[in-house]
Amino acid sequence: MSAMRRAIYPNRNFKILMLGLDNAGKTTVLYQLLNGGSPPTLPANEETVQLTRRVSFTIHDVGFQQPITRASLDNLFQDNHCQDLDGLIFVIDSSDQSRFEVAKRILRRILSSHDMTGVPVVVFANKQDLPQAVSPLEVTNSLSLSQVRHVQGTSATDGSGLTEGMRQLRRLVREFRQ
Ligand code: G3D
Ligand code: MG
Repeated sequence: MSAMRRAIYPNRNFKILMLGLDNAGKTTVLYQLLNGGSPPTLPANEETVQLTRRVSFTIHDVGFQQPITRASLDNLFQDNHCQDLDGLIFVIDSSDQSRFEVAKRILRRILSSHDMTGVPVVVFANKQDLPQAVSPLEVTNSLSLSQVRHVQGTSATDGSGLTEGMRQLRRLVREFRQ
């Protein structure tokens, strides 16, 4: 963060939200980022953690059990941790093409929420280590959403791609907030 930004936002805490269908790999990503893979003691489903001193990270399953509705999204975004977001990570299980369509529909709905205007979105095309995984390029093509600024191939179980994905997100957040 530049000196000027620090002057404007002395203790600015950046808020990143990570969403995806259940089983996409969100918890595994979080554990890698926090702890190099070992599970910290956190409650299961919805979590907000301090990733670094300045970055808080909220993770949430979408489309689990019941289909996501405008109301349930509004609820999510009214949560203090999801207001005034700096960035969104959407995690996709690249090995499960049968759920791409529903993931796309949910992501599109999230992006059309007014709270999301301009917020940078990075997709993690996760589970790249599995033989049946489709490539990040194919994930990009099947999502075809212009607000998605970067699609990063990842394997959360061994951590590959996560550093690069977070670097890209940081770059986009910096651009967005300047
Ligand atoms: P979620 O939090 O999005 O619901 P999880 O997803 O992080 O709980 O992961 C769901 C399952 O996928 C877990 O397997 C986890 O180990 C596995 N997984 C996550 N990321 C990867 C990946 O990159 N590659 C592979 N091969 N598996 C991954 P279990 O068996 O524990 O349910
Ligand atoms: Mg989880």
